[in-house]
Amino acid sequence: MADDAPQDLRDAHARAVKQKAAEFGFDAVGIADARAPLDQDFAHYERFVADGFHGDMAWLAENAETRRSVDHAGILPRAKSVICLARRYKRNDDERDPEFAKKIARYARGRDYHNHVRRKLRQLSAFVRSLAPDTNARPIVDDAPLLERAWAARAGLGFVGKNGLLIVPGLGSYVLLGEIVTTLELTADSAIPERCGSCTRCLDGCPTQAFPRPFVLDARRCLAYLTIEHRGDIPEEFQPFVGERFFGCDACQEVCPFNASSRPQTANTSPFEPHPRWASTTLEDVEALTETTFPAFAEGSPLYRAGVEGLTRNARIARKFSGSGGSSNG
Ligand code: B12
Repeated sequence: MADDAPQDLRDAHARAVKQKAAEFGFDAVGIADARAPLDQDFAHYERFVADGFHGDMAWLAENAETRRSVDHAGILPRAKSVICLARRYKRNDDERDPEFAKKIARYARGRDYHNHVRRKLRQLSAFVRSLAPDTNARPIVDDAPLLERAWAARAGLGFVGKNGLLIVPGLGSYVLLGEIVTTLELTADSAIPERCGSCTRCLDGCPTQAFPRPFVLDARRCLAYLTIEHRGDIPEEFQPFVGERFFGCDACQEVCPFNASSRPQTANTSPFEPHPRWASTTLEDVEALTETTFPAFAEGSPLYRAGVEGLTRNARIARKFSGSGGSSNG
């Protein structure tokens, strides 16, 4: 497609993409101009890495430059638009979840979102390609060096809150993000102002004080990092808090007023319903997992990410400290 498509065509394509996104079950969609690189957000990212806040997630520091923009071989040459999508995962009846599931962060209680969000992104990408000849479109969900929250904020999908999470007005922060980077020119949306105001509930509510300053997370202190990404022992000072949060952590979301006031669940959130197995799973069962039994136990679940060593470590610590680390994820 030729450069600088007429405005009415860009508008029509943007409208069509948004309508299809809703039909495919996305709860929010926004469009960002892909041609301008990220400046301030990239600087925040560089500082995050320079401060060592990424801990031992070495991959987060690799190919740093790739994250500045999307119009290159690392993402998609000739990219013109980034379609940013959000999928809500908070279920209204989650207080009835089994006790074991409540020790798991909400996003991870059901099926691995990478699979079902990617499936929807692929369908939407096919639609985007069908809109104009020679259009390329690349679906992305956590599988490319892209600052997803920064692009979502530019696309006006929401704003980055003091807890670092993308907060979508009306939906809150319990949303997962996905993108389609495309060579198609689409009318871009405007960013919206940050709305946290003087509220500091997330910063104050973090059990391990993982926020050195608003908007910035020191992952090395974050229970999500320690229980999912970190390999090896969990430092003793953080272990009591793993008791009630065996995999991931929602503490900085639980206290956020934007989640308390988010609108009633309308979307089909069935992929996020707890795995039936969690109804009868205990921490003892997890501690007893072996290399042989782990794959069948964690297959298709986000829990797979922690590996058998991570899960058995978490279960051991959670059993030791259950009841002493504050409220659960539920
Ligand atoms: C690495 C990673 C983690 C790490 C590190 C988190 C972090 N804060 O960087 C760990 C394991 C700790 C983690 C935890 C969680 N994660 Co995570 N994670 C990622 C991943 C793969 C990369 C994030 C990254 O690049 N970090 C580097 C930092 C510097 O970039 P950033 O977080 O995007 O920060 C931007 C803004 O905060 C802003 N910014 C930074 N400083 C400042 C300062 C000011 C003043 C301002 C205005 C802005 C600003 O600029 C930054 C650059 O864009 C993304 C997917 C992706 N590719 O983006 C998912 C992602 C961010 N994670 C996600 C989720 C759901 C979680 C958890 C809620 C899971 C859980 N319940 O346990 C927690 C939340 C913890 C938290 N409060 O951030 C979702 C977030 C959805 C949302 N609504 O925002 C994402 C987008 C995955 C997805 N596809 O949906 N995660």
